[in-house]
Amino acid sequence: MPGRKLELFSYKFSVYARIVRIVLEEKGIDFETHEINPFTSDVPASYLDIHPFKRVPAIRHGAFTLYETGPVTQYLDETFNGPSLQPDTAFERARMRQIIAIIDSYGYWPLVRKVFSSTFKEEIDETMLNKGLQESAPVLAALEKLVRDARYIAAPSYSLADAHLIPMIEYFLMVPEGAAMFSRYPKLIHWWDHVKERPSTISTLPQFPS
Ligand SMILES: N[C@@H](CCC(=O)N[C@@H](CS)C(=O)NCC(=O)O)C(=O)O
Repeated sequence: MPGRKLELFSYKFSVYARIVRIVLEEKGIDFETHEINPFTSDVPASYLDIHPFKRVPAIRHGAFTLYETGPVTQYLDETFNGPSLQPDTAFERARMRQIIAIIDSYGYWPLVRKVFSSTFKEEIDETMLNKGLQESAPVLAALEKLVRDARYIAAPSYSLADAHLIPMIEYFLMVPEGAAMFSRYPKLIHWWDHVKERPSTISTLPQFPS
């Protein structure tokens, strides 16, 4: 496997694919991208062999394929050189995994698929937006309680939890009501003010058509 170029199956607007792209950049890993839009009905059958749930991202590394973003970023961190993105202590690693699990289990749908997606049509879907905001509040409150009094969310240095959270928060903040809600969480603001300037955050931001 070493020496084989990593392949990423990605969709340009996907928050989950962006998590992997952030980690690839943080680690300095060379990779090749295959663009797959998982929201269409004509996803190639060859991709469904790699990801039977028709989502992005997935990776191929030699003969090894893997989907589910948490395991993918962990694999990349443990397989490739570059700075370690998993903290040294069991306590901090557990916190990192907990934050990732919270985002996956309770955060993605309200923050992204309801609040952010409510703005997709010409007229904002107010019902979807309000439901999303209502469901986002306990997620942000939980993260506010867990975030360290430091620049990074789970440990003294940047970790996989920061990479996992950034794309979802960035989409949430693009909606004015989301930004207004976020402004009520001072520790999260402190965290965001640091990580938003990071080169891997800036270079992976999707380019939306104007
Ligand atoms: N549990 C998956 C979630 C991936 C996911 O939901 N990706 C979105 C794009 S951000 C997707 O492919 N959505 C397609 C759909 O919902 O049909 C992971 O951790 O990778």
